[in-house]
Amino acid sequence: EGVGSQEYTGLKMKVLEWAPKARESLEGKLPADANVFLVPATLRPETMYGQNAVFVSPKITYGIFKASDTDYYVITHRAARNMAYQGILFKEGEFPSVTEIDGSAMIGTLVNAPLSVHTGGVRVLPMESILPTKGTGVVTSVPSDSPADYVMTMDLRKKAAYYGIEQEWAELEIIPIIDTPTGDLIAKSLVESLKISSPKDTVQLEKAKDTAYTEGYYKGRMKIGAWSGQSVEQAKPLVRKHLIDEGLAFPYAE
Ligand code: A2H
Repeated sequence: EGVGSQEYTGLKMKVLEWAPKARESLEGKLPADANVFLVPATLRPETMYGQNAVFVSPKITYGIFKASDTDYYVITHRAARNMAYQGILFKEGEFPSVTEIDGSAMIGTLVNAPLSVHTGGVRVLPMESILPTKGTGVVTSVPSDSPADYVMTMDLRKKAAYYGIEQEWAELEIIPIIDTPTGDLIAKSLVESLKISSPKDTVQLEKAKDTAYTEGYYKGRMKIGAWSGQSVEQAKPLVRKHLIDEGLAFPYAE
């Protein structure tokens, strides 16, 4: 990160059903009434309608941190430290983890995705390219508008066995959220026109990401949700405020 700071939205994705490995590893480690949330950091709260999965890195060991009497967050230790100083965790400036959990153990866990059309929840899926040094180390998947999420979703669909996932976990429909001059599935369009075929094609993905972000923000118009018809520029802060007011998200900066 250069100068300035990023205003992220920390999204609270409540765990509905742990994958068996996660359940075993967490046995007896959390209070019985704990509400546990995976918390992705996003710059695009207005796209949350299209969430079809949530990504964790199979190479990262996450911490679980107490945030309130009942709420616990699954994030990197690095993010917990930042959050503690921003008054987001239970005690300001303190960030002891209650327990740890490997990203790989969480694959297949079912979580709620606030605002998503997929109201039955979405699955935790692996993404190797997640950086441990940015955000919370958790990335919610919006394949309509994020090229990285689109390519990852396609790769998971193609190679479910290789990734050790159930095919159907990656099959949740990709919904158009934003109209742009390039179309309403801008990530798919860019991935195809730039011929990006793998999540490892980082140079081309970086290009696609910049184009998708700029075009979405300055020329995009919402086509779903309460702010449908409004520009992305107008809708973004309104969707963010709605999520925060409803207790489904919180501001997080780094
Ligand atoms: B964004 P910036 Cl629809 N490693 O959210 C890799 N990527 C990460 C990450 C990490 N540790 N933490 C967050 N991110 C992703 C939505 C989205 C995002 C859309 C389109 C573009 C986009 C849904 N995924 O990001 O480097 C998160 O994905 C491209 C800018 O801080 C987060 O917002 O600018 C964004 O990257 C933060 O990246």
